[in-house]
Amino acid sequence: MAYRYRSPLTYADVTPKHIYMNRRQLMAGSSALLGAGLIGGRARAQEALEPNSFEDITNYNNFYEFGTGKTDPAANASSLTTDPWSIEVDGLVDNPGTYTMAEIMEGMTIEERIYRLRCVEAWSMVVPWNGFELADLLTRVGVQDGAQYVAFETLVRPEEMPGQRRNILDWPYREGLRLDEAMHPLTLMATGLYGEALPNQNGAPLRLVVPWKYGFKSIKSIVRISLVAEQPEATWNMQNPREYGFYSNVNPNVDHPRWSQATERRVGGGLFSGRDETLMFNGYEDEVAALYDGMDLSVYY
Ligand SMILES: Nc1nc2c(c(=O)[nH]1)N[C@H]1C(S)=C(S)[C@@H](COP(=O)(O)O)O[C@H]1N2
Ligand SMILES: [Mo]
Repeated sequence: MAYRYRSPLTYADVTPKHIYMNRRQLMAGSSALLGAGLIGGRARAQEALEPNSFEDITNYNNFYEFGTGKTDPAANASSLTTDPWSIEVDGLVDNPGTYTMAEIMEGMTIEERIYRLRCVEAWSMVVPWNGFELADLLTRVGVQDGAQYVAFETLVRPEEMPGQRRNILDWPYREGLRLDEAMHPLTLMATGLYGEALPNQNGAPLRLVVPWKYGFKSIKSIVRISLVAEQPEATWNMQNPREYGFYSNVNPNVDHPRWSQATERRVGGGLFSGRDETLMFNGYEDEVAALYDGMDLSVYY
């Protein structure tokens, strides 16, 4: 899959050297694994991605707990206390409980994943995330028979989250994935970006990243993860089910009722950069299309 966007910066220009070197080693390692299916596909998809600047990634955000404007999260999120932090894991799991961040992180392999982020508002970015696979966490807590979905909730703390002092959304922000989507190796729990701890406006200390879905599925500042049997509530789907479905897979062929989803504007691309064609499943079609075999994606949008 070719990416039409070309930045004048190379990856090395915008990435701390040690990460760049790690990535080159990683790429060298993974090209040996070409043909191993998914790993090869991911390496190829990542090769063409040039990350947005740290500046862009941390100053153009959606995080309604801190306001509805794109610059509100950067302006207001420093008030959030992210240490100590704990995450409740409950529902159909062998090891339910309240885990500290340190306990969640223990033994997890933190890697860098450069993913496209495509917002439902038709802008996009490329972000070098650091994090671990959600599958590793789910395996550790022990998913029980009968669990079909994973539900997530964001912190509710209006004293530190000014957006929560108003009824902009029905707090807490909630999201959900089908269990097979959650177990997919592309699904990441992000703990950092550009090799640094996750800035508050990007969802510190722990947020979900699901690169083939619209950005709103990637819930920030998570405090609860529940394994459940039924499809859970998801904030934007509850708010406006006609405009936002539960699946929310990036799909250039299924328009949002109020605008086309066929093209996107790359954040930081400059005034004359034009628009890029949006790719099916945000460019991750080879890796994830099989999850939706036989489903009508204009019904399950
Ligand atoms: N808790 C919470 N998570 C959230 C949001 C939000 O308002 N609250 N916004 C979502 C939307 S619409 C997008 S596009 C992405 C943006 O992630 P970023 O700021 O890291 O680019 O976060 C998602 N996660
Ligand atoms: Mo979004």
